[in-house]
Amino acid sequence: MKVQFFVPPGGYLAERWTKGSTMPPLGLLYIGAVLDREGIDVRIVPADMKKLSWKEIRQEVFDFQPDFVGVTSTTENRFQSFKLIRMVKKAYPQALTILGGPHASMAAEDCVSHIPEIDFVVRGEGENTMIELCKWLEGGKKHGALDSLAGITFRKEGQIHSTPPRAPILNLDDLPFPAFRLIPFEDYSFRFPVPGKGDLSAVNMMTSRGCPFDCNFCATPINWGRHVRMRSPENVIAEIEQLVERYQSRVIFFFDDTFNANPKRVEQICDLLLERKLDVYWKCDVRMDLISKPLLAKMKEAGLFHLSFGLESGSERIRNQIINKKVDVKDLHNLIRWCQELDIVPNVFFIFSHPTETWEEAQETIHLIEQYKNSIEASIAILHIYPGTPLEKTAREKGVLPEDFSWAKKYRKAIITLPTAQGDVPLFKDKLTWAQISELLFRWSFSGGTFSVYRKIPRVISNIRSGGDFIRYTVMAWIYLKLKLKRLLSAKWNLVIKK
Ligand code: B12
Ligand code: SF4
Repeated sequence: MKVQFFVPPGGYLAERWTKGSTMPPLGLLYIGAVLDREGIDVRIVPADMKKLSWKEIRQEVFDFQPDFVGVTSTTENRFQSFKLIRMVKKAYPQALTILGGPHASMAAEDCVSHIPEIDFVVRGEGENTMIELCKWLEGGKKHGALDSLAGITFRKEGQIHSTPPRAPILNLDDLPFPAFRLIPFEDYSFRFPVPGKGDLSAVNMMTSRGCPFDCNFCATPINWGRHVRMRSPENVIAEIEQLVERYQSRVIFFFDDTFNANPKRVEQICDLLLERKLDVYWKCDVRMDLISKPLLAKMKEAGLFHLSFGLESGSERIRNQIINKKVDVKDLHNLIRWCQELDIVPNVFFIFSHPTETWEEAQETIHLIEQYKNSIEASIAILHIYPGTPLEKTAREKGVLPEDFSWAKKYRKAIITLPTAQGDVPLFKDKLTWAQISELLFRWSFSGGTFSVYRKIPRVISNIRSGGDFIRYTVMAWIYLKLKLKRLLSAKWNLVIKK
């Protein structure tokens, strides 16, 4: 039995992220680890990191001659994943093709019904489903056996058939550590600057799955569930020790959706990090209402140097009634102050263009960003629509996504995307005009954001596909020039007054 997994070109990181460092694909590494434990011959091909051409990818398949070819997908990179599956099916039809990952999980039927080259979509966690698929194939593809194989969507007698959801893996400590040995770890360029320490070699880790909250735009509560499953502190530390020893990792990115869902567990992880004297620095994403100053101080002592958290909007109504974020802006003020006192870099997420958001409400967000421009890293996005989320439902109801919208087709005219800056995912536009959205983005970039306008010009031009795109980019250019001119004039005016 041979299973070959691919991260597609451009990859998990999609086009606009490729200037950044490359990161190992944790999901495939977990599945690789369990299949390997079962004695299955498994290969992982990170076509993104290796910058493989389509021809080279085809050759990888011919060389390995797999029984299954599995491809990971996010909504951003879905077209690359589809292309890879189509290509494999054509070049090597003996292999059964499987699509997995967040996009496939949330848009399973859409994928299978529009892309006949996909034999199976695996929904949700892939570890146990892949073992069972391998057993099904080894057992001679027994008729009817697929119906009781939880967590898959496939074509059966011309109809799309989805089996019941797979039960989540309750004890994550039962999973082996991600099989970093299956990828050329040393070829990844994953490094991160730690203040005062320089650029250190980094690695990604997940210590829990799920999030108890349910923000309207987010895929996690549906994809991973609202019951958070957590690895024990001992299991987390054992993986860190292995990463330090085998791969000389110095920075750990904890990619848990809410690392502090259980503050007690965070405290225990910190205690163990200190007790074992592990010389690592780390960053994580937290909910700001679940953190206290003493806990933050302990996290800092144990190596925390960078902390991300979402406020999403400065407006109380948008945050708590529309997004369902359920956080108070006073928690933001406190947490930023504590980060400053403890010398931790605060990275705050903000989003513009929520359903019903008015210009005045958006001003509340941009004012906060401007207020804290010297003390935080602000990560900004225009609201993206992801499949399976409550926001997708709203978007369809409001006609932001056309009635016949499919995630598998490129809808250039009917929907708004901004691939150069925001990826190839439909944006949610409601009350704010395009000119207002552009102004908000540029005001953020003038406040120290990293939206490099000039570097993006060639890619903007190559991304224009429709009259709508052309108009939007023209509006953006006009707003940019207007704001730039205003700034130049006000600087000059100040100089004249001073003189
Ligand atoms: C780390 C991470 C990143 C890293 C990626 C680095 C990397 N190479 O891992 C960075 C910071 C670059 C990043 C960027 C972005 N991300 Co991100 N990210 C994550 C995060 C927090 C963890 C991913 C991870 O490692 N998961 C752990 C592994 C174990 O899970 P997994 O990858 O899903 O794999 C499991 C299953 O999906 C399945 N599976 C996966 N692939 C396959 C393939 C096969 C064949 C099979 C059978 C099964 C299978 O089995 C795996 C094991 O159970 C997730 C949230 C989350 N909870 O997963 C968001 C998440 C993936 N990101 C998301 C988003 C939206 C983004 C951004 C668009 C954010 C932004 N606004 O810019 C960008 C764009 C990136 C892109 N091209 O898609 C969304 C994706 C939603 C969607 N429908 O695609 C998620 C789900 C967050 C969310 N809550 O909405 N991200
Ligand atoms: S945005 Fe964060 S807090 Fe909200 S549901 Fe997603 S992971 Fe949970």
